[in-house]
Amino acid sequence: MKIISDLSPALHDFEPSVDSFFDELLLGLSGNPKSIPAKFFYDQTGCELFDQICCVDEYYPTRTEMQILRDNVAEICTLFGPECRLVELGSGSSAKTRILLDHLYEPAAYVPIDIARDHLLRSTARLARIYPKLRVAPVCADFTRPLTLPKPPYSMQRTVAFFPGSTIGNLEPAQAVKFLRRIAKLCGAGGGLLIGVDLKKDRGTLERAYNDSTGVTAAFNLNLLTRINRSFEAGIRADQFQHYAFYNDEFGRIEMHLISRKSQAVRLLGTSFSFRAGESIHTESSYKYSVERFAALARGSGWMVKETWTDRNRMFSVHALVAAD
Ligand code: AVI
Repeated sequence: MKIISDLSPALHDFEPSVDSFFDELLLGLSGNPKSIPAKFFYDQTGCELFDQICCVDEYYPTRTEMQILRDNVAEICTLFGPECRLVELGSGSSAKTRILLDHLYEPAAYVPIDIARDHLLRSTARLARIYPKLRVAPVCADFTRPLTLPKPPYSMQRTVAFFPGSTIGNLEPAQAVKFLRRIAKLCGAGGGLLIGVDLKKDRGTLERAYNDSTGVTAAFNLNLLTRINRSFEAGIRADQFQHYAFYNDEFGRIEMHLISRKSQAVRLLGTSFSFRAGESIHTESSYKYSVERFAALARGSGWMVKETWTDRNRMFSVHALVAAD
């Protein structure tokens, strides 16, 4: 990688407020069925648990996507060309990004965007040590909401968004269309998007991935309640809820739920929510696509599919998209 300049990371902070967490929480728990947006999984413990999920045997997406990226990185980097500004949506620990950063031609900058501020700062600092001459401009923001990128004080050819991990699957399909349209606008004319998408497969493989034998996915799901307790001094007993994940064939998605083990009431800043025994809080959907279905979704959202790569067993896919106009 060519050395471009020596700038230390500066954080652009659009961190979501505790108020917006509370408002969304109230809305979700007042619904029927009850739900909590999946983005609230990611406090510091949630981020650490998610990093552990990515390493468990049953959770195939991470290692499969990384292998696809490694196998095709030369082609990917040629396609997006030199001097691109790489914007990662939900950067987490930026592990996959390193595959790209090791091969991109003279990247203009790396802009990691994540909702989890501390995790973002830690992984950005680590990355800045590994690539001391790379411009790193972290942005703390909820990328599911409208956002603007900091004006670049450097020259660049194009903005390429990187959205790995099949996080697109955590959005409802209608939301996914809106989101992809917004990213097309964010990247602008000539922009690109490299996106990882999990594929439909047999129910057993899918359900094992979200019910791993080490119990880390269950801990990740239940940590949501611990986070709510910490943020709002609520007294929810996490041991009175149970992790439940299954493949919903009708909707083509994994669903994660927290099931109340008994009839109970939970108080949240003066509002009481009652649960029947066996009642669920829907905490996450993870949609699985076919390559064709995802290509149609991308085409309907302002993108053209330039290239699609999958692994030999067609477990996972990575798509290079370019702005349609
Ligand atoms: C971040 N996202 C793509 C993960 C998924 O597979 O839907 C989150 C996750 N939930 C449980 N395990 C992993």
